[in-house]
Amino acid sequence: MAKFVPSDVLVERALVGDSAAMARLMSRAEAATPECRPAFARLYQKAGQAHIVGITGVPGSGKSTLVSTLTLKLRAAGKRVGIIAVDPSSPYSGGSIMGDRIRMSALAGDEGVFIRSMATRGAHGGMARASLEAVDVLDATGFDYVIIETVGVGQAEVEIARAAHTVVVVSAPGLGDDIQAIKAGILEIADVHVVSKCDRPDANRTISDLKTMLTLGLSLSGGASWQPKVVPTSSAQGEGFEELITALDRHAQWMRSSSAGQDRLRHIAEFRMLKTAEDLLSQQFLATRKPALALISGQLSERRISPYQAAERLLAGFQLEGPA
Ligand SMILES: Nc1nc2c(ncn2[C@@H]2O[C@H](COP(=O)(O)OP(=O)(O)OP(=O)(O)O)[C@@H](O)[C@H]2O)c(=O)[nH]1
Ligand SMILES: [Mg+2]
Repeated sequence: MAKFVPSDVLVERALVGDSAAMARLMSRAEAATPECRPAFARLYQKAGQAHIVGITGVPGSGKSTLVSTLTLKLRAAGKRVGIIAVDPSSPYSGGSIMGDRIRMSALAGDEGVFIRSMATRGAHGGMARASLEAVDVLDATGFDYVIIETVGVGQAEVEIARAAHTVVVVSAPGLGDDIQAIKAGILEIADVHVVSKCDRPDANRTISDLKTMLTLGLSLSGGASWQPKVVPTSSAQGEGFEELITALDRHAQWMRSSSAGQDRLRHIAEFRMLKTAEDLLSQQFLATRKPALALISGQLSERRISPYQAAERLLAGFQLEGPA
């Protein structure tokens, strides 16, 4: 059996660019072993330099293809790019998307790119906590951009994208008559709107529908200091990516320089704190209260006690343990 390498040793290795150590740290984030907490504390302290970009949109909107193309463009500008794909059907394992046009293996062999797919339903839950710890690994080890791709359905997935500095919502032509992001309830979380697949003839209609929707929304929101922009792209033709990178950079600048941007950073911190607390609580709660859970729910189903009484009994005596 391989010797256990302590997490703080892995951090040392990761900080000098050892990608195997980075990957192992991410696995420990998923496993939620208390042993790695001080190591992640160190990474968190070192992080804070990267531009974290969340990319979300309905299934099939072209997110993964967009992330690949964007990464190639950022690499061409000399930037290092980390990708966290919170996506069970992630194509990042070395296959190709869009036939031969974009070979993911071109990214996979590049030292300036790190790609990780996160398990969406781990034994411990805690997907947001683990994903954001994986982001810290990349941020602390000097990646300029960290892209989090999540599918825009399901509250947990959408929340993770929102924990980024800049949220990109991808809409695409050809997926039905409406702007799908409206139905998914994610239109309003966008800092930047991408309309992908603009090589398609029906893209203009998607762009104008989206712009109309945004104009209606703006008149309601009453002068927020950041105005989301609509950026048409085509990964097939490699078009629109300079505009996208400019929009991302402008948003990062706005985050740094506006009080609304600073508030947003505090909200992200609060989200992380709450998600981590939730995760700790549910792990320890389930570990220590499982026998009581079965007993009390039996009493409840027989209507010998009420739901409130059951909850009080379940909670009685539960105490969160201190640090390991
Ligand atoms: N014409 C055209 N098709 C594209 C473009 N980008 C992506 N597609 C196609 O759209 C489909 C979906 O692309 P993906 O990148 O896998 O979309 P996704 O949003 O990641 O999909 P999920 O991971 O399933 O949510 C694929 O068949 C792509 O080939 C584009 O720029 N132009
Ligand atoms: Mg995808």
